[in-house]
Amino acid sequence: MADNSSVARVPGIDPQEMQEWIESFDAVLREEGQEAATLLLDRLRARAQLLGAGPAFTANTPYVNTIPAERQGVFPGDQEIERRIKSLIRWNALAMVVRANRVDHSIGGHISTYASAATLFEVGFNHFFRGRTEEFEGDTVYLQGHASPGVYARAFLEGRLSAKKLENFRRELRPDGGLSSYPHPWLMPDFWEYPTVSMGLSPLMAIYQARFNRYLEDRGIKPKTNAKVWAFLGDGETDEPESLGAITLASRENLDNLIFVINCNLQRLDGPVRGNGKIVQELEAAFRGAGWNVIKALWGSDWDPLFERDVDGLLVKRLGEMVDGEMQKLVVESGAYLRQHVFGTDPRLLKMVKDIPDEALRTLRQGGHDPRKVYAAYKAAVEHTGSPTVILARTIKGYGLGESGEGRNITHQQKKLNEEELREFRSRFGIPINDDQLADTPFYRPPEDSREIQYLRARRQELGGYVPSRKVRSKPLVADHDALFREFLTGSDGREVSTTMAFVGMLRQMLRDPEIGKLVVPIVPDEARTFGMESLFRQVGIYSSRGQLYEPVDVHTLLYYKEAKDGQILEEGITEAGSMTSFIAAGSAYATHGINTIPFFIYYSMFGLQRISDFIWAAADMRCRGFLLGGTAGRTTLAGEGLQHQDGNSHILALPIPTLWAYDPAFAYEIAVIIQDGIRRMYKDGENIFYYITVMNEAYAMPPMPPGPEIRDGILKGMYKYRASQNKKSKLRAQIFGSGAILREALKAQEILDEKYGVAADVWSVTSYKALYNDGINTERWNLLHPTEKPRVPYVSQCLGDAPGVLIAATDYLKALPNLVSKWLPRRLAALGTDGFGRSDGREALRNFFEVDARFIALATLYELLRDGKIETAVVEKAIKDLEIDTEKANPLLA
Ligand SMILES: Cc1ncc(C[n+]2csc(CCOP(=O)(O)OP(=O)(O)O)c2C)c(N)n1
Ligand SMILES: [Mg+2]
Repeated sequence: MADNSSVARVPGIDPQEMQEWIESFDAVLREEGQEAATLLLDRLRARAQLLGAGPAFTANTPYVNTIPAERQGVFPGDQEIERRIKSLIRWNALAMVVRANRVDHSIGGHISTYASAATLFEVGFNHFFRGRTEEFEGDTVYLQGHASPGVYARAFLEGRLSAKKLENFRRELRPDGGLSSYPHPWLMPDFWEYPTVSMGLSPLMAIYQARFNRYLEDRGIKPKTNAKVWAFLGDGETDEPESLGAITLASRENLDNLIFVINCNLQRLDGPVRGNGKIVQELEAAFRGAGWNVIKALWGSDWDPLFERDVDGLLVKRLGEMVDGEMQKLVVESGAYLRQHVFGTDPRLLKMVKDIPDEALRTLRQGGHDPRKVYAAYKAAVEHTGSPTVILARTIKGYGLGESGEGRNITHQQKKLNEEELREFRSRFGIPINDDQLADTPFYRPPEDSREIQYLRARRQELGGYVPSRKVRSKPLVADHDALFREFLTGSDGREVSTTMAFVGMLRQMLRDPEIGKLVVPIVPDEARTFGMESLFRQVGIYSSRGQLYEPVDVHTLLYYKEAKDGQILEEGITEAGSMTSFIAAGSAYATHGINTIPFFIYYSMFGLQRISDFIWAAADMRCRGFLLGGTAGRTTLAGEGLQHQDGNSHILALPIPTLWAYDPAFAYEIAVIIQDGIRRMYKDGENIFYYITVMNEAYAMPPMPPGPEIRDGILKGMYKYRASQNKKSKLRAQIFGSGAILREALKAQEILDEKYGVAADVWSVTSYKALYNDGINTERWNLLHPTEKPRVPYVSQCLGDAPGVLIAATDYLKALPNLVSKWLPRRLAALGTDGFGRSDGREALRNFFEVDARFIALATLYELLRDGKIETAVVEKAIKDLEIDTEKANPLLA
């Protein structure tokens, strides 16, 4: 029963009356239950609204735990033994970083993040995260990347990682191997599944992963399960726009298989996340507004009696008004300071804590460090239905580091502890290590038959095995798919089509195939019509978890906008980042789900590698497979769109991603060869590669594939001679390299050169400078390391061999692209390309502006012949006139 004297005065309301209201409400709650109490409040709110006294909008709840003590249920674990295990992990995680740093000061590592996240992780590992078994697909867990020392330390106790490995944390190049700094499936393919350390990637990946799991279920590709996707994020990490960028998708799609846990230690790297505000409240409002189930776990069990005494909400109010900067200060200050600053603002608050000694006040725990509060939050999250859940857990950065880092602004980068500090940490967590051993900071693993190890193993066994662990479970495809692609090898019979249309034709065929049809996942960010893919809407439908609740406006047309629960297309709306994370989910399903889904993500090429390259990098790290299609590609081939849209960059941007094969094909048969071979390499042979193929919207007749086995091989390796000169007599010779749509300019130049200048030029289709370049550097490297053996010859050099004449390359991308291979050519190369900002105009004008059309290719050829002394200056001078080249035109690089 409330103590009347302590009821806060609300101006204009008689305290007696206030008390009666509170007592009435308490009675309803007590006697009718929580649901009734909530309904009552709803009714009152509606009534107030009707009478014009609607409550002020707030998306926030008070600064207290969402789950009150009396509803938190029992903690099913052995709290004492779990605390012991957690302490050992804390120690080993710290020792790993301290030791790595001792060997080499430049090595680094993070202690304080795991120190704050330990309870959040451990409750998950002991009670929630389910491993992948034959019977159950398992949960998907994205762990805060720079908390990896804690994950390794646990795996050490589990017996999965040796002490030697721990010793080599961040020293992967040791002879006996090491541990990667952060979660990298590329580097530890049996262990890590999801790269999370580039802040903001994992929340977006997690959302789309959860959605992709539903997609596979709705399409009947995998059984429905209650598997969860967990994502552990930092509070600072939520500043990345990607972190919150798709949270409405998660609620719109009712992704109750998704749980975010945000480790709210109130700090980021440099200092407080919101010194002058409250990050928990800010996030609560954002997530609630987006329709998520928000669970705040802010205060530990020791606070429960205080809140019980806080009938009139004075303490709740006080905690709600302190900004995070003040909250952080409380962590580093004494109990007396806390008494004065938190409770000293009101005598009634002081009275509440008068029996609590300073030291006990100082060590009052945060919710995120109390396993009971964390367990209750997780349990509520996994049981919640209808929407995703976010848990906002208050923790302390550097928890347990005491003076050497707890709550300090420097804590993020704290990696050295002196003996005294180690001793304190050791004692605080009860680690059985003697003082004289501290200087060595040894790892500690209790004996196999100890209660700790037995308990930890039993828990993981119960939950289906170790997490994280990565296993490729898919079976290779068997068919060769020749028939699927055959029709594209014979040309278009004079019909003008673009490479985009050709690709869409192939996609349509693949979707009909008995083996791969179901596995193909077309992904578009609101650009299907741009690419002429609308026929697929009807053929396979657009995925919608709700089916189609309305009659589409175009229902009477053949190609209407068909949404369906088993729709196959992922129409993502205008989000290349979101689409890319769908690609990642589909491209890694061979490991996550044991299903060979084959994503084809087609987008405006300028908004791919340029905009979302970090996700593409992460896809490579994750060993993703699939196809990225850069549509409307080519700086001068995409007419009309101008500077922001015209892509002359992406093939350069594709260079750094090691497992990405990048192609700039000109003809339908080239694409057919590349895709068919890609499916073989990735899904039959199991190579961990993926593809980037640019496709254009310029329509022209597609020629048949020239005969000869070397053509297919050349397309895949990066170049082949497409059309040799018919002029066998001329002494003036040239080799011209064209790619993509610019190949046709090279062919036109071939004719001009032959007819007007008597130059015999051979034209090559260069499908991939990246492939040529990689082959070149690999060959060079081999030669360097094997000087006594017969040197190998790069493929591009083999192609050119003794091909006569000057060398000219023309591309719709930067000149740097052809220049990549110039050193392996027999003579110097003249490169034409599209460096500079695009313009909105037609193709002809653009190719003149960027100096990559047939005229400029002809001019460059003649000029090179002049340099070689094969023709006179006058010929070039005349050519400039005949070809109508403005020598004083603007320089496209800077214009
Ligand atoms: C995209 C990106 N930018 C910067 C960093 C460097 N970085 C690593 S951890 C960190 C601070 C993280 O703070 P928070 O998310 O609050 O996590 P905490 O360590 O506090 O749990 C920063 C800036 C990064 N990893 N990724
Ligand atoms: Mg933080």
